[in-house]
Amino acid sequence: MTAKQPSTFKQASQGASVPNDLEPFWMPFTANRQFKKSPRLLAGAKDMHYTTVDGRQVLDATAGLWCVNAGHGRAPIVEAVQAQVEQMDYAPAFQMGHPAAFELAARLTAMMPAGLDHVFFTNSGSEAVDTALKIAIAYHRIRGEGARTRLIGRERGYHGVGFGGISVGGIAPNRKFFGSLIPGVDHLPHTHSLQHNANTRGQPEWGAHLADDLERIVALHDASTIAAVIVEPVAGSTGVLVPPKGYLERLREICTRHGILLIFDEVITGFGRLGAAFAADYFGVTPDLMTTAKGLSNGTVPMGAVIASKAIYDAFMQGPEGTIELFHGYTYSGHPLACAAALASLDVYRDEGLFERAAALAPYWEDAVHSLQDSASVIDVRNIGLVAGIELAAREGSPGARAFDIFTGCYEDGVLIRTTADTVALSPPLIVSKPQIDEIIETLGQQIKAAA
Ligand code: PXG
Repeated sequence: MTAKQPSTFKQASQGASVPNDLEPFWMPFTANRQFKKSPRLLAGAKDMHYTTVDGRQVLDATAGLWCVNAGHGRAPIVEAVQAQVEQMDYAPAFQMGHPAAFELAARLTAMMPAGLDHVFFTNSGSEAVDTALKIAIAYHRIRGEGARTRLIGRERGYHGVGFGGISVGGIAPNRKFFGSLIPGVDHLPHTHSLQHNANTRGQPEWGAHLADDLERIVALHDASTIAAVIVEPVAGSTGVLVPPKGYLERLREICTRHGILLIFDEVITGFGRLGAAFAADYFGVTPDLMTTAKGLSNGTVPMGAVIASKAIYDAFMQGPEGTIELFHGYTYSGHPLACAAALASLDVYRDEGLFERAAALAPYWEDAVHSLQDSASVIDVRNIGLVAGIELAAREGSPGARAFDIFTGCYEDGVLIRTTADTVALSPPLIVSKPQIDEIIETLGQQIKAAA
């Protein structure tokens, strides 16, 4: 058999390479056949803009995939990664260390709400979620409560794509193809209600009582069998669901009363998205474990992290000193390039006051996105911090089609948005300017009209 020829690359008009053969790459969460017939290829990125392979500028209204919070190609981050790769490309993660990982853990814990003070590094949000779930179950076992193995997630929750994450997650297509998932999982109801909360600015008044469903679940299974509850403080992927006032407080109170760990999945809400460092700060509710990724390294190098309370860490630190306390970790936990990117990202966030900037812009953002309320087919606009969800009526018999047309129309008109089912999700980098917000809303408004 002759070896397959490597695909050749043709030059696009502006000089970017374009592959001739799109077939071999099985793209994630993508309609592969549709995409390959009509590809959307990006070749460059700087600050608020992508450059397409044919040289068009596209305003990034999604911070990549909710991750590039400081904007693209920021010099301090680029230079830090370049310097690190030259100095040391890789260091073993087990029974060995390197200074930047310790420094980053210290920087992160200094930013955390009081009580969250130990960091376990992963390479993605999915790995952070599965790590947090494993830590929760192991924590109870170590303390002699080994029957606490059940995990409680929430309908419409997204916690990545590991088996733990899809098991506690609540999005049917992410679950139904993959067998019986992990056993012993139950779900809280989601908090979305068009009937009660349509077009709410910020947190809805209605819905705190939905947290009380946890009491029903506890009554059903008994607290002695439940390890942890995991929720996104603001559900992102499922279409931006903002927690009702008092809801997270109530979850916290019920978990504490029953000895159940509360995990906040802050993969999207972390690092300034809401105009505070973390959603835990924004809402004034501290979990026992927090998962992060995305903005942690500004999307530059893959990285995730679980931040654990002292009580959890200390529970593991027992027995002979030579014992490995947690049989878990990744080849690339605390990878030097990821640490360099994260340290530089935290510097940029701090030096440019980006979390405060997001908070200051939030009222302007809120007015801007709610100006779309009266557009044809818009059935709900919701927002918090620098996030918004614009929900559209689905076209008869083809869910998601209207939003997809709006997505491609915006892209052709120079604005990158994200859609999930028939909800448009917006989450621009925190460096976005007011004129850029206006541009996003104007382009989106025109495309919503065109897709009516
Ligand atoms: N938890 C949450 C809350 C997330 O939003 C993950 C975990 C998984 O992270 P990784 O790094 O394994 O992808 C996520 C990821 C979208 C979108 O458009 C959202 C995510 C990823 C891709 C697209 O809503 N969130």
